[in-house]
Amino acid sequence: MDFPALLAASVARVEAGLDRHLPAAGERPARLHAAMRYSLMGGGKRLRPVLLLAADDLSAAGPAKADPVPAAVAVECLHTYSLIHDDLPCMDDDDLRRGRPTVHKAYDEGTAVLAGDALLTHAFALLGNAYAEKPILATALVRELGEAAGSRHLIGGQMEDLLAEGKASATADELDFIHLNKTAAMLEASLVMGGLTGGLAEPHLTTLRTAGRQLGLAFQIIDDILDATADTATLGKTAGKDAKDGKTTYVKLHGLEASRRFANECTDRALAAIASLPGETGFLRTLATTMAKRGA
Ligand code: GRG
Repeated sequence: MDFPALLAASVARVEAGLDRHLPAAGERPARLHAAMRYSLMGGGKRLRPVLLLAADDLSAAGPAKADPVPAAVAVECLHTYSLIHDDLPCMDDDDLRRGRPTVHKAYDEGTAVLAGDALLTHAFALLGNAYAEKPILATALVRELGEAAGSRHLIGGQMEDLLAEGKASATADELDFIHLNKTAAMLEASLVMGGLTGGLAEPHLTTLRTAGRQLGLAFQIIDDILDATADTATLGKTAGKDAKDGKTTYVKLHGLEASRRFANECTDRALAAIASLPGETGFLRTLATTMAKRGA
């Protein structure tokens, strides 16, 4: 398997989907649509949509399958909205994202709020439109993304993150809640949505959820490690920001060595789950190990 070529092809499929399924930058109001595209098309690893396409690829072509690309685009729109809002002065207050000025710096705060709102809304409109002829699938996808992005998961994790900032130090339990919901929930949803477009049923959807949760935890711990060890140019966002902001991270609570060990354990649990999935799991397995190597 030529993993780098397969990964590049998957990213290219996502990028083409984004271009196809987003309003044109010049469409009225052009400032809003240009800001949406500025944030979406400005790089990013495309990890969530690539995971979705990889889960979809586990099942062979057949009548139970649907085109996974609109679902992959919806996940990336949702994720990008959360980044735009997270970067706002009232949240994490960051100037750099994906190696470029954040949306509120390149445009203005009002436009950044609206561009985020519009990407969030667009994700669900896209699912409704693209899967209208498969209403059971459409409902399952909307439910999955809506749950992951809502107050019990992504937004709930962000809320506890904001609350934790006001304290000298968050507890391990608070940090776990934040990471499970702010980070892992969207990776879980991405894999499950790919399973859904691929026509997989239980117990495979639960296995995909387990794999996504463990990958999400590993991903977040590695993100904390990189924030503490890598430079801004490598990250494409401000390095060392967690420590500067006095944020509680895995590295601050448990130290670098234990964080690396914990990230490896999560990756191993994800790999064990992936091994029990049907179909050709090689790409998904290598993606998981490549993600783990990021922080090594
Ligand atoms: C505002 C509702 C709301 C949520 C914000 C995404 C988020 C929640 C905050 C961003 C800060 C952060 C460290 C989040 C944890 C998840 C994470 C590591 C996001 C960055 O994802 P990458 O690295 O980014 O996949 P790219 O740019 O590659 O897509």
